[in-house]
Amino acid sequence: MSDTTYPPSAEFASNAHVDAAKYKEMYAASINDPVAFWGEHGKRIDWIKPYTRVKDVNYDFGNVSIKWFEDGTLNVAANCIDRHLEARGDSTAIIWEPDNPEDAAQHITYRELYENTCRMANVLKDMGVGRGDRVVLYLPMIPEAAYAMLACARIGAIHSIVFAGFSPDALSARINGCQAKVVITADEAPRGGRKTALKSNTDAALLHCSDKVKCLVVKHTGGQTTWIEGRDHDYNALASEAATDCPPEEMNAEDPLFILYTSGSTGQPKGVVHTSGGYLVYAAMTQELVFDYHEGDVFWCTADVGWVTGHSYIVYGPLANGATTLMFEGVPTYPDASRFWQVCEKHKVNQFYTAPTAIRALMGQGTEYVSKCDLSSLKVLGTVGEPINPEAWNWYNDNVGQGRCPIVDTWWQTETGGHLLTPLPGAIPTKPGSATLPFFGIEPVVLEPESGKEITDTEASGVLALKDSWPGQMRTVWGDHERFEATYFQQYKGYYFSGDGCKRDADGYYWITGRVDDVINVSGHRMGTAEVESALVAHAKVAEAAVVGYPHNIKGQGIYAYVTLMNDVEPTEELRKELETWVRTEIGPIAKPDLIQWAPGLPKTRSGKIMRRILRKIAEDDYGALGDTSTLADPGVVDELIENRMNRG
Ligand code: 6R9
Repeated sequence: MSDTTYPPSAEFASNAHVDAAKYKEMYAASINDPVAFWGEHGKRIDWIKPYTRVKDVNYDFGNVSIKWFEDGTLNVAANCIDRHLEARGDSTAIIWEPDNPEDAAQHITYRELYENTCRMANVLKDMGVGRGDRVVLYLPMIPEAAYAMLACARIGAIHSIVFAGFSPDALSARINGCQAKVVITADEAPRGGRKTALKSNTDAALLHCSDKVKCLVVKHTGGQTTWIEGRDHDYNALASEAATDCPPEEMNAEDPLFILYTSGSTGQPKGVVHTSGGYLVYAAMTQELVFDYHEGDVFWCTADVGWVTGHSYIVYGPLANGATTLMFEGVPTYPDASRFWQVCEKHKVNQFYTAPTAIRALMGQGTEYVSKCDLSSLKVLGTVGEPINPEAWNWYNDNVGQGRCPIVDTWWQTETGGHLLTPLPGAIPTKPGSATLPFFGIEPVVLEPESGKEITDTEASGVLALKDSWPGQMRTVWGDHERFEATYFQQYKGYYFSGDGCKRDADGYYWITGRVDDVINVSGHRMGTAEVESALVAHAKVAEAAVVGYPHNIKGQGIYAYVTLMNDVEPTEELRKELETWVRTEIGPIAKPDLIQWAPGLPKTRSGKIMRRILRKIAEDDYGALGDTSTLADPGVVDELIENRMNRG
């Protein structure tokens, strides 16, 4: 924990939406009277029928229920588009920057966004999609992804986005998980000069789905695709015929807006459900205040819409605020390591939001890629997804922000809908590596991991939980409310449990120390170790597998797999490669193990539980701190694993 603090400059603070005094005042008001506070801030969006009931929340295990603005009605797409038409119809809503810098960027005005979203909405309606139906999106980072999200919101359908890097198996599981009527995809997704064949992945996925599922295909690269008459629909042809008007459905505040699958500590990813009113209020308010967004600014969040960050801070938050949001199809290192900074220069980006893993990767390439670009438009920098190490923070601050841009290190989760711990750039002095203080309405607590007792001393170390609710919180796990309660409300009664460990310093600042469950964070992406394990054991030659995270210079954590082979199977380099490819195809490239160690046996307790603590230590090369191994069924296994690990070098 570093003690250097970086206060906002007086000039920045005086122009900011929130300065230090206002933060204190608003924070106190939000905690003292949440109903009054959110009753007021809920008005930042347009309601068809205004709410009278602001908050109805029960955190009691067995009866967990979370409702905000529950008697209000609205349409999320109308909030993100229609209400801006009068004042901002000709202003840019989305700047689209393609993978290849030689290709032209697009500037999509709010009016064009309206027309394109309505076309997409009418196409979906003609395909039989209506209120409450589920639509899966498996798309590249193209404007049609935003049109599709907003079109669903417009007609009251629920979208579930599957990251384009996921495999056909992951896609079919998610299509089946929510019984989607339609899957929207594109021919191909270009990224970093390479193309992923999304349509053929979708074809493979649909082999495992009901034959009622229809497929809507956006022509993007023009790459060849196979076509099944009756099932496949040509988006470009249908959209050109479709009407450019489509009335927005009047939805209840608590109607689901989207489902987004995320990894937990068991093998099955869970479908996090966000609803309409509270989510939009929270995404919009955090986008404006955390990035200190002002009218006319260009906001760039480099995430993919396949992750929650893309939902809240590429599409819903910025568009609800009438902002200009930049959507980038490519990767930070293509054609070279100056791509991000060239895009900032080209589009005069004012707020830039990325992940520590990207910063670390670019940091390794040297500063000349940054220094040759004009970054004078930048005002605020942000990070998200994992703890940022002070070296990366300082590099970001010195080279990208040139010492004049506050850095907002935002801690939040798919489940939370928007930022919970974060500096407000004009109000809160930052410390490299700390997500600092809570956003309005957020009451973090540090609990003793064993007893669950709240630590009331300012300086504390334990697990992070939240007292009470906020409007952007997830409401349930799709189709499994019991799992929702068991995951977040069972272990520590009366709180929402985040799954993260944390420290609080003498100034009351929070420092996230990482997951305390079997979830690892690879390049800012969540992965359940159990998911990778079940992929590995599905291979015919694998008897058993245990997966842990280990420190990785660029990715934050890497995937370390211990694999026990079936009797008579020889461990070879070829088999190692085969297993890597196997996991890639089962889950997706982001799940490919970085290291596979052959394990003749795994350390287990007498009751058969794998002792991951020990496997983690071995993977970290930390053999001195293995702790108590006396409860192992066969302590000899550990020596063997250490020896194998050391021999690998
Ligand atoms: C938004 C997002 C959530 C998990 C979370 C934590 C880690 C996210 C962080 C951070 C330290 C930050 N995390 N932001 N850790 N500092 N600023 O990333 O959602 O994909 O659900 O991941 O990511 O461990 O619990 P999600």
